[in-house]
Amino acid sequence: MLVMGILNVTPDSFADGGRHNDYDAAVTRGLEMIDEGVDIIDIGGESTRPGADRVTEAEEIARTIPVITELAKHGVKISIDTMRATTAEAAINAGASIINDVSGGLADPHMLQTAARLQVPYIAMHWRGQSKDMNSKAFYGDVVTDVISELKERITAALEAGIHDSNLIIDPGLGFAKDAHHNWEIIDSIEAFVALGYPVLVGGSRKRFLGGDSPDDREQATIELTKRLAATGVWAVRVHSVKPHKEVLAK
Ligand code: PMM
Repeated sequence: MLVMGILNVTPDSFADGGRHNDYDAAVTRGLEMIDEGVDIIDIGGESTRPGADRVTEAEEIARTIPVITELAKHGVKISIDTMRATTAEAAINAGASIINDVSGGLADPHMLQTAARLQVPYIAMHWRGQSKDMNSKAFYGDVVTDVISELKERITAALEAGIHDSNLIIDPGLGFAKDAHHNWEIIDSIEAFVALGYPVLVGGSRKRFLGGDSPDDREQATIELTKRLAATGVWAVRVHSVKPHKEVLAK
Protein backbone atom coordinates (compact mmCIF):
# COMPACT_ATOMS: atom_id res chain seq x y z
CA MET A 1 0.00 0.00 0.00
CA LEU A 2 1.29 3.44 -0.92
CA VAL A 3 1.54 6.47 1.34
CA MET A 4 0.28 9.78 -0.03
CA GLY A 5 1.51 12.69 2.12
CA ILE A 6 -0.79 15.68 2.55
CA LEU A 7 0.71 19.09 1.83
CA ASN A 8 -1.96 21.73 2.26
CA VAL A 9 -0.66 25.15 1.22
CA THR A 10 -3.35 27.14 2.96
CA PRO A 11 -2.86 29.98 5.45
CA ASP A 12 -4.42 27.91 8.23
CA SER A 13 -1.97 25.03 7.65
CA PHE A 14 1.17 26.85 8.71
CA ALA A 15 1.03 28.93 11.86
CA ASP A 16 2.83 32.11 10.88
CA GLY A 17 0.91 32.99 7.69
CA GLY A 18 2.05 35.16 4.78
CA ARG A 19 2.66 33.99 1.20
CA HIS A 20 6.44 33.64 1.42
CA ASN A 21 6.32 31.83 4.75
CA ASP A 22 3.69 29.48 3.37
CA TYR A 23 5.90 28.69 0.38
CA ASP A 24 9.02 28.08 2.48
CA ALA A 25 7.19 26.00 5.05
CA ALA A 26 5.49 23.91 2.37
CA VAL A 27 8.72 23.21 0.48
CA THR A 28 10.50 22.34 3.73
CA ARG A 29 7.72 19.93 4.72
CA GLY A 30 7.68 18.43 1.22
CA LEU A 31 11.43 17.76 1.34
CA GLU A 32 10.99 16.18 4.77
CA MET A 33 8.32 13.87 3.36
CA ILE A 34 10.67 12.85 0.56
CA ASP A 35 13.27 11.94 3.19
CA GLU A 36 10.62 9.94 5.04
CA GLY A 37 9.97 7.87 1.91
CA VAL A 38 6.64 9.32 0.75
CA ASP A 39 5.23 7.72 -2.42
CA ILE A 40 3.10 10.66 -3.60
CA ILE A 41 2.81 14.22 -2.26
CA ASP A 42 -0.73 15.59 -2.50
CA ILE A 43 -0.57 19.39 -2.82
CA GLY A 44 -3.69 21.49 -2.29
CA GLY A 45 -4.41 25.21 -1.99
CA GLU A 46 -8.03 25.11 -0.92
CA SER A 47 -9.36 23.77 2.38
CA THR A 48 -12.23 21.32 2.09
CA ARG A 49 -12.91 21.03 5.82
CA PRO A 50 -16.60 21.06 6.75
CA GLY A 51 -17.82 24.66 6.67
CA ALA A 52 -14.79 25.98 4.72
CA ASP A 53 -15.21 28.87 2.26
CA ARG A 54 -13.87 28.55 -1.28
CA VAL A 55 -10.71 30.36 -2.39
CA THR A 56 -10.42 31.98 -5.82
CA GLU A 57 -8.77 30.14 -8.67
CA ALA A 58 -6.01 32.77 -8.82
CA GLU A 59 -5.26 32.31 -5.13
CA GLU A 60 -5.30 28.51 -5.42
CA ILE A 61 -2.84 28.66 -8.33
CA ALA A 62 -0.60 31.20 -6.57
CA ARG A 63 -0.37 28.96 -3.50
CA THR A 64 0.25 25.62 -5.18
CA ILE A 65 2.17 26.08 -8.44
CA PRO A 66 5.47 27.44 -7.00
CA VAL A 67 5.56 24.59 -4.46
CA ILE A 68 4.88 21.99 -7.17
CA THR A 69 7.56 23.47 -9.44
CA GLU A 70 10.14 23.27 -6.65
CA LEU A 71 9.29 19.81 -5.31
CA ALA A 72 8.99 18.29 -8.80
CA LYS A 73 12.70 19.05 -9.29
CA HIS A 74 13.37 16.40 -6.65
CA GLY A 75 11.70 13.71 -8.75
CA VAL A 76 8.86 12.95 -6.34
CA LYS A 77 5.42 12.00 -7.68
CA ILE A 78 2.93 14.83 -7.02
CA SER A 79 -0.84 14.96 -7.10
CA ILE A 80 -2.81 18.21 -7.25
CA ASP A 81 -5.75 18.35 -4.86
CA THR A 82 -8.18 20.60 -6.73
CA MET A 83 -11.76 20.74 -7.98
CA ARG A 84 -10.80 23.14 -10.81
CA ALA A 85 -9.74 22.12 -14.31
CA THR A 86 -7.56 25.22 -14.78
CA THR A 87 -5.64 24.63 -11.56
CA ALA A 88 -5.27 20.95 -12.43
CA GLU A 89 -3.82 21.77 -15.85
CA ALA A 90 -1.43 24.40 -14.44
CA ALA A 91 -0.26 21.85 -11.85
CA ILE A 92 0.35 19.14 -14.44
CA ASN A 93 2.32 21.64 -16.54
CA ALA A 94 4.38 22.52 -13.43
CA GLY A 95 5.32 18.87 -12.77
CA ALA A 96 2.42 17.17 -11.00
CA SER A 97 1.34 13.88 -12.53
CA ILE A 98 -1.97 12.97 -10.84
CA ILE A 99 -5.23 14.95 -10.46
CA ASN A 100 -7.01 14.49 -7.12
CA ASP A 101 -10.53 15.89 -7.46
CA VAL A 102 -12.61 15.61 -4.26
CA SER A 103 -15.73 16.39 -6.31
CA GLY A 104 -15.25 13.51 -8.77
CA GLY A 105 -15.86 15.92 -11.65
CA LEU A 106 -19.03 17.47 -10.23
CA ALA A 107 -17.64 20.87 -9.20
CA ASP A 108 -16.21 21.98 -12.56
CA PRO A 109 -17.88 20.97 -15.84
CA HIS A 110 -14.50 21.05 -17.60
CA MET A 111 -12.61 18.79 -15.20
CA LEU A 112 -13.24 15.36 -16.71
CA GLN A 113 -12.46 16.46 -20.29
CA THR A 114 -9.31 18.18 -19.07
CA ALA A 115 -8.11 15.08 -17.23
CA ALA A 116 -8.87 13.01 -20.34
CA ARG A 117 -6.91 15.37 -22.59
CA LEU A 118 -3.93 15.48 -20.19
CA GLN A 119 -3.92 11.66 -20.01
CA VAL A 120 -2.90 11.53 -16.35
CA PRO A 121 -4.28 9.42 -13.48
CA TYR A 122 -7.47 10.96 -12.09
CA ILE A 123 -8.76 10.38 -8.54
CA ALA A 124 -12.55 10.57 -8.36
CA MET A 125 -13.76 10.98 -4.78
CA HIS A 126 -17.35 10.49 -3.60
CA TRP A 127 -18.81 13.96 -2.99
CA ARG A 128 -22.25 15.45 -2.60
CA GLY A 129 -21.56 19.17 -2.50
CA GLN A 130 -19.30 22.00 -1.34
CA SER A 131 -17.91 21.94 2.21
CA LYS A 132 -20.13 24.82 3.33
CA ASP A 133 -23.24 22.68 3.47
CA MET A 134 -22.09 19.08 2.99
CA ASN A 135 -23.04 17.99 6.52
CA SER A 136 -26.69 18.55 5.64
CA LYS A 137 -26.30 15.96 2.84
CA ALA A 138 -25.21 13.06 5.08
CA PHE A 139 -28.33 10.96 4.52
CA TYR A 140 -28.23 7.46 3.08
CA GLY A 141 -30.36 4.34 2.80
CA ASP A 142 -27.43 1.96 3.01
CA VAL A 143 -24.30 4.10 2.97
CA VAL A 144 -22.05 1.51 1.30
CA THR A 145 -24.57 0.72 -1.47
CA ASP A 146 -25.36 4.40 -2.03
CA VAL A 147 -21.75 5.60 -2.12
CA ILE A 148 -20.77 2.79 -4.48
CA SER A 149 -23.66 3.55 -6.82
CA GLU A 150 -22.83 7.29 -6.82
CA LEU A 151 -19.16 6.48 -7.45
CA LYS A 152 -20.17 4.24 -10.34
CA GLU A 153 -21.97 7.22 -11.90
CA ARG A 154 -18.74 9.22 -11.63
CA ILE A 155 -16.78 6.33 -13.17
CA THR A 156 -19.21 6.26 -16.10
CA ALA A 157 -18.97 10.03 -16.55
CA ALA A 158 -15.17 9.88 -16.44
CA LEU A 159 -15.00 7.09 -19.02
CA GLU A 160 -17.49 8.89 -21.27
CA ALA A 161 -15.34 12.02 -21.09
CA GLY A 162 -12.44 9.97 -22.40
CA ILE A 163 -10.45 9.21 -19.25
CA HIS A 164 -8.75 5.88 -19.81
CA ASP A 165 -9.87 3.03 -17.57
CA SER A 166 -6.28 2.51 -16.41
CA ASN A 167 -6.07 6.17 -15.30
CA LEU A 168 -9.02 6.02 -12.90
CA ILE A 169 -8.63 5.86 -9.13
CA ILE A 170 -11.59 6.00 -6.73
CA ASP A 171 -12.00 7.24 -3.16
CA PRO A 172 -15.03 6.81 -0.85
CA GLY A 173 -14.50 10.33 0.55
CA LEU A 174 -14.41 9.74 4.31
CA GLY A 175 -15.86 12.75 6.14
CA PHE A 176 -17.47 14.27 3.04
CA ALA A 177 -21.26 14.38 3.58
CA LYS A 178 -20.84 11.47 6.00
CA ASP A 179 -21.20 11.20 9.77
CA ALA A 180 -18.92 9.10 11.97
CA HIS A 181 -21.13 6.04 11.69
CA HIS A 182 -21.17 6.28 7.86
CA ASN A 183 -17.37 6.52 7.75
CA TRP A 184 -16.93 3.40 9.91
CA GLU A 185 -19.44 1.45 7.83
CA ILE A 186 -17.46 2.32 4.70
CA ILE A 187 -14.21 1.26 6.36
CA ASP A 188 -15.81 -2.03 7.46
CA SER A 189 -16.85 -2.68 3.85
CA ILE A 190 -13.83 -1.27 2.06
CA GLU A 191 -13.36 -4.56 0.18
CA ALA A 192 -16.59 -3.80 -1.70
CA PHE A 193 -14.92 -0.66 -3.06
CA VAL A 194 -11.75 -2.56 -3.94
CA ALA A 195 -13.93 -5.11 -5.78
CA LEU A 196 -14.99 -2.41 -8.27
CA GLY A 197 -11.63 -3.06 -9.90
CA TYR A 198 -10.05 0.40 -9.61
CA PRO A 199 -7.24 1.43 -7.27
CA VAL A 200 -8.82 2.75 -4.03
CA LEU A 201 -7.46 5.73 -2.10
CA VAL A 202 -8.60 6.26 1.52
CA GLY A 203 -8.22 9.58 3.32
CA GLY A 204 -9.09 9.23 6.99
CA SER A 205 -6.12 11.07 8.44
CA ARG A 206 -6.91 13.00 11.64
CA LYS A 207 -10.57 13.36 10.65
CA ARG A 208 -13.16 13.93 13.37
CA PHE A 209 -14.81 10.52 13.11
CA LEU A 210 -11.62 8.98 14.53
CA GLY A 211 -12.62 10.46 17.88
CA GLY A 212 -10.15 11.07 20.69
CA ASP A 213 -9.61 14.12 22.85
CA SER A 214 -6.50 15.51 21.18
CA PRO A 215 -4.76 15.65 17.79
CA ASP A 216 -2.33 13.04 19.18
CA ASP A 217 -5.21 10.63 19.83
CA ARG A 218 -6.38 11.08 16.24
CA GLU A 219 -2.87 10.58 14.94
CA GLN A 220 -2.66 7.25 16.79
CA ALA A 221 -6.09 6.26 15.45
CA THR A 222 -4.93 7.18 11.92
CA ILE A 223 -1.99 4.80 12.25
CA GLU A 224 -4.34 2.04 13.46
CA LEU A 225 -6.53 2.71 10.41
CA THR A 226 -3.55 2.35 8.08
CA LYS A 227 -2.67 -0.98 9.73
CA ARG A 228 -6.21 -2.15 9.26
CA LEU A 229 -6.40 -1.10 5.59
CA ALA A 230 -3.03 -2.61 4.69
CA ALA A 231 -4.49 -6.09 4.24
CA THR A 232 -7.59 -5.08 2.29
CA GLY A 233 -6.20 -4.37 -1.16
CA VAL A 234 -6.49 -0.58 -0.77
CA TRP A 235 -4.03 1.14 -3.12
CA ALA A 236 -2.99 4.11 -0.96
CA VAL A 237 -3.73 6.08 2.21
CA ARG A 238 -3.72 9.88 2.26
CA VAL A 239 -2.07 10.95 5.54
CA HIS A 240 -0.53 13.96 7.27
CA SER A 241 2.45 12.23 8.91
CA VAL A 242 4.41 10.04 6.52
CA LYS A 243 7.04 8.35 8.69
CA PRO A 244 4.88 6.35 11.13
CA HIS A 245 2.77 5.06 8.24
CA LYS A 246 5.79 3.93 6.24
CA GLU A 247 7.04 2.25 9.42
CA VAL A 248 3.87 0.27 10.16
CA LEU A 249 3.61 -0.77 6.52
CA ALA A 250 7.22 -2.00 6.49
CA LYS A 251 6.51 -4.40 9.40
N1 PMM B 1 -9.75 14.72 2.24
C1 PMM B 1 -9.46 16.02 2.29
C2 PMM B 1 -8.89 16.68 1.17
N2 PMM B 1 -8.65 16.01 0.03
N3 PMM B 1 -8.71 14.01 -1.20
C3 PMM B 1 -9.02 12.71 -1.29
N4 PMM B 1 -8.80 12.05 -2.45
N5 PMM B 1 -9.56 12.02 -0.24
C4 PMM B 1 -9.83 12.63 0.95
O1 PMM B 1 -10.34 11.95 1.87
C5 PMM B 1 -9.52 14.01 1.08
C6 PMM B 1 -8.95 14.68 -0.04
C7 PMM B 1 -9.71 16.79 3.53
O2 PMM B 1 -8.75 16.49 4.49
P1 PMM B 1 -7.60 17.55 4.94
O3 PMM B 1 -8.33 18.83 5.25
O4 PMM B 1 -7.01 16.89 6.12
O5 PMM B 1 -6.65 17.68 3.80
